[in-house]
Amino acid sequence: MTEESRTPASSSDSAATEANQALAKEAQLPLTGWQQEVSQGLEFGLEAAESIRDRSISTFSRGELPHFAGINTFLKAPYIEDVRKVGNYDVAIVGVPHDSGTTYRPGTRFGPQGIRRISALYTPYNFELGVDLREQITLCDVGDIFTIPANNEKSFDQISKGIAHIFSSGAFPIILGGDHSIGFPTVRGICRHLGDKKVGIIHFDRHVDTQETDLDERMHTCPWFHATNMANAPAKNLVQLGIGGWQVPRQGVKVCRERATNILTVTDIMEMGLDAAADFALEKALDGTDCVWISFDIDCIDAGFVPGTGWPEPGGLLPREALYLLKKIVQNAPICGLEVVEVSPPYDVSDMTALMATRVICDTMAHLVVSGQLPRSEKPAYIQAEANMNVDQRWS
Ligand SMILES: [Mn+2]
Repeated sequence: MTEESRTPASSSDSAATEANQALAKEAQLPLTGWQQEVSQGLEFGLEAAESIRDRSISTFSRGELPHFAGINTFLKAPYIEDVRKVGNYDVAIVGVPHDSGTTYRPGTRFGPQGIRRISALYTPYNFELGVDLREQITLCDVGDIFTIPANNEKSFDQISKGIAHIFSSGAFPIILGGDHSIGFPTVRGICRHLGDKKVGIIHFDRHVDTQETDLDERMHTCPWFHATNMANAPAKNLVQLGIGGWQVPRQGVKVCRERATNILTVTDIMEMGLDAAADFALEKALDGTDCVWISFDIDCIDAGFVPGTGWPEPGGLLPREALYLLKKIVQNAPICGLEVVEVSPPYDVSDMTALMATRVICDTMAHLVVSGQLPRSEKPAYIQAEANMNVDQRWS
């Protein structure tokens, strides 16, 4: 953004406001997808009763409207029962209902359901960005990975296999967690199809998540120790944004120091400014890599905004700060996937934590559209068709 475009508009220069630009952008968007949805709704859901004057309404709710009706896929995207067809879509939403890696409050196994439920509140259109996802990309919901409660390792194997399937199909994977232990198997799934290419990880969190074990297992405090053991995901490209407070285990700090990961605290981000912090993240994550994975722990945001999470920690980022960082990062890097983790609906209040997760996901899709990364005209060159099942060492 130039200095000029950041200057507040005077009354004589109202055309320069973001709001005015948004009004102009909306006029450029097609309505084709909406019209198709309405005609399909009338065909599949029958024309409405005679007393209904708006003849775009059907008898059975079959599309976006009304928002409180319908079957809860993410953003009411079509549910893909046959996962072999996932590559026909630009973006695939997948739930990973796993919370056996949790060390304090459980409940993130209900995260995918919670996020899907409140996503019904959203339209596919964003005002400021001038994006209408329904008109610009194809989105599907593949449902959930079959995780195995009380067995992290078996669940990890299922998660890696599922994410590798989606990633190698060419559909952009978006994961609804689940606790943060899934960060290792999701990245492992990506790495299996990277050949000799590399991925940088940008990790939003209050916690470092870099210790080898916790309570004798690979818990949600451990994903980056194991992910950065893989040659495809070097520790020097791990960026950790928002770390700090009273829940950062010293074993994890030692690993960050030894592996020289790239940490910014909330104060670092405040003092250097959001643009400089995003530039730092991009520079480190992109140094020698081919793509970037975003791992967004909802608890990076101040606990007051996200009560429904496993280890809430006051003093985190404001929602608008996190969303601004996300915007700058996603629009300026080749993003290969996103996971949003640690949403725990049993501890949530008025769906506010799940709503924040929905916002992060929808914003990411919109930034991918704005930056021309979606829809994809072809599979990105970093995706290798053949799977390498030996990207990680056997661990016991
Ligand atoms: Mn965390």
